[in-house]
Amino acid sequence: MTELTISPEIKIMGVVNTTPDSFSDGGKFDSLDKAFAHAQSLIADGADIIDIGGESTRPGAQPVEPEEEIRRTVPLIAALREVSAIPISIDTSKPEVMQAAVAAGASMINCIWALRLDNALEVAAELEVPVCLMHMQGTPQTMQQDPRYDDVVGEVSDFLRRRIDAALAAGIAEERLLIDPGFGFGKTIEHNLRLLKALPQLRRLGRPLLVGLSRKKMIGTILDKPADQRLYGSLSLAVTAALLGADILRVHDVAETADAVGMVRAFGEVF
Ligand code: 7PJ
Repeated sequence: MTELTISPEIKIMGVVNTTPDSFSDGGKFDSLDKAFAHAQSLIADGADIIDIGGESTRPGAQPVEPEEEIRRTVPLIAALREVSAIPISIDTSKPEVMQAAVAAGASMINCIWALRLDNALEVAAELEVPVCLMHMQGTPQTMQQDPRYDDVVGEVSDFLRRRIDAALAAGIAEERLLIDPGFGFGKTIEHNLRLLKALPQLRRLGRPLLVGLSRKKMIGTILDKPADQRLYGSLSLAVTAALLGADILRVHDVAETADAVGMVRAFGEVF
């Protein structure tokens, strides 16, 4: 049996997509007013962090220009900053967007490219905010075509180790780094499940683990459910990740996840 390693400080990150074609919200929140209201409801539901993204990374999605990403995200960050002190994370890989988002009040960078785009390491170092480094095999356009690994856990772990080293070499303080195995980003169901089971091992890299499983296709495939019927599957994976040492759960359904994780937290406290 895999060891239980419940993080005493497990946090919930609520997802706000501002993209017209986003993965599971289907473009519901593509106007500023709607996105703002949605973010406020996630805060009321108990989110500890709000993650704002302006570029869809669903398999096959087309890239957007930095100006467009800034147009979608910065007004929302600024508006939220006016009404709440909640930490805001910007889900982007582009250095221009990182700069604009942090200037508007974002206090964390969530980078699915693990700062591999030109100039991203340097800009993230200058901004002096926490950064989540995520593993992805391939690119969002092609990653789900034929993902392959000889040893998925070893390869993802080595990648994250190398990206931590690159971030440190660029002058990013170790305390600011988080890591994420990148569920669904160039992975089959088996790869995802192996990585989930290996969270205690990934934790040994010494940095907090961010985990995004909410409403992902794996749940749809295993349970045969469309994106709007993946709540119970998502909660089951959130609880599993919490039991295995996840520090931040990136989710769409904050109120429900807060209850599920609240029970795990109580369980963690009796060890
Ligand atoms: C993730 C993410 C994830 C991190 C997305 C979706 C696709 N960032 N951005 N980890 N997923 N760090 O929400 O289904 O798993 S977008």
